[in-house]
Amino acid sequence: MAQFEEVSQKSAIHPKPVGLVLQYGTAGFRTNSKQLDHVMFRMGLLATLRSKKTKATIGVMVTASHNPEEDNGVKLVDPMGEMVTPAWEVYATQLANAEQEELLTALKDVIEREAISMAQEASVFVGKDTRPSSDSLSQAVLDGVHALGGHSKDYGLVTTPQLHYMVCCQNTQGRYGEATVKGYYRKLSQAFIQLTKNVPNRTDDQKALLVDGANGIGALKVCEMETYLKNELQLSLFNDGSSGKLNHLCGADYVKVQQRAPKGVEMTAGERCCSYDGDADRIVYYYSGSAGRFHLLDGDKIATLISTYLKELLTQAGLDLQIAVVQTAYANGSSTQYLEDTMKVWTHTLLSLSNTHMRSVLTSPPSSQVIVRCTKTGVKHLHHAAQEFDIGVYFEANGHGTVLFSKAAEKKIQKLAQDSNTNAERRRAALLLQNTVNLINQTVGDAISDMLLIEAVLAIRGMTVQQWDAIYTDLPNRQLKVKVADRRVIDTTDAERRTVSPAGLQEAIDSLVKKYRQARSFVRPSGTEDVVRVYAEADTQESADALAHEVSLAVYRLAGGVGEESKSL
Ligand code: G16
Repeated sequence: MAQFEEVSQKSAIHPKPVGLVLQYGTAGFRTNSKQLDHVMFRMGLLATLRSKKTKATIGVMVTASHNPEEDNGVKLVDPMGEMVTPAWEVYATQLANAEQEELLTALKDVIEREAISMAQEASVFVGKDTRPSSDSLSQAVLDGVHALGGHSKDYGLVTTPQLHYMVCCQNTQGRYGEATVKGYYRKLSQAFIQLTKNVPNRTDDQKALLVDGANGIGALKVCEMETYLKNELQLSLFNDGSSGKLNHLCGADYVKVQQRAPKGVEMTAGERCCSYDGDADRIVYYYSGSAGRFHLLDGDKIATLISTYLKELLTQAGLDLQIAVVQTAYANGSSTQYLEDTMKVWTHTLLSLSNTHMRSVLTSPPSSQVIVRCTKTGVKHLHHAAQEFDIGVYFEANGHGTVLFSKAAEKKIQKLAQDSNTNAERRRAALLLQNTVNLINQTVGDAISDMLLIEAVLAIRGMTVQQWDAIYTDLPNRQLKVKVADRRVIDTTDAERRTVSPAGLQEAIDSLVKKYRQARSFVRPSGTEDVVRVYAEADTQESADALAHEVSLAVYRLAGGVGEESKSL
């Protein structure tokens, strides 16, 4: 077949280093960019096959997100904008690791197993972040697509969530939005303006937000979007990429792990600040307290703010829709406790305080508790779990997350928002819900969309960042990294909260945890960096630090540590 000859010829331009084996990680392949040319070409091939199989457009994003600038990686996007299905991660691994002369056999194997018709047209959308290596690597993806006769659309520099959005728009024939960057800006900014337009007396101070763009693509894109927001949000952008290095001493991952402000952000006490990561799919907020103390509002605080807001609107609208919050093992113990215990009390209080008219519309009272689920790290896992509910709010503590609304929930909200016979208060709540749905990028975590949502929620609820922070108090915590010879020796269970190998490690962690109050700790191999991650929390920062350190030493000793014993970045 001519297509296979073309693949053979083109793959010779993107040869695989003999013997190199790469694992499909938490969010695709990720390593030093010098090792990735053949992987990119092959992911172009795979995306084309996936497109033929699904008869839909598939996305390929060239990015290594929070990793250092010299790394790169690839994220594959399925038809509805979600991460590629796990079954195809296996094919991705087979193709990426097939030696040069085995590539065609590996390719034909996928075609056969998936019964793919090679006559079917294919379409692949490609995007890239701002890394110097992204230009040539995205060209390698395009070469792969064209070698199999696929059609491509190269979006060039876009954020990861923008590419996910384009794929979803394309495959829903525009129902989700227009598959252009301008269309994305228009949809989100209109929803934001609708949500905030009736908030009385928003001052310039309340509209002001400091943004750390991590010297990455998010900085470029939020600049482009600013005019669409018509001064309803006044952004001061730092780390815009004009001088600093991507993710270096800045960005969401640095701020979250180091628990300190990024370099270059000039913040005064009480000012709201946020940081994106390298491909703008994560966001964390923070501010400096009056005594100069750094306060972090991470993914857990974001999930709490959003779920509280949604629950309140559902109650006001008299809509009986179940809300769940999906977290991972990294979720701060205080956030889980707040969601499980306090949210229930809060809802009851709200109901009892509601006026007589409100009570009369609540023919069937809303479910009283927010369900909390825990999954393995990786948005693909959280996304999947969140899909099981009417409304699934999912956030990793690192700030990666979004909200999913089931089609039925969206319909109920829309129907109520358009029902002119319903009373004004219910309708107002339904309209706010409807605009909230429009503001959210439901395909994947999106720093820009999340930022606009948080800003809208704070405005609507009249909350300062300090009031948001005071919803609950985080347990002090610490994250460390340990380098081991082969991180695959660590195997975990129970949503990564316990290890099953190497022998003795879990017992060692258990006995260390017992030494501290309100303590918890777990370890897991990273799927984006060549390290083992250690997490610990306890009643004081000293205890959390000591526990993290001791657990790191246990990992080092029992899991084949190499080099430095542990470090925090
Ligand atoms: C990716 C994933 C996230 C995950 C993070 C860290 O984020 O999309 O779900 O939390 O990696 O994963 P790990 O601990 O396995 O290294 P990003 O923003 O880097 O693409």
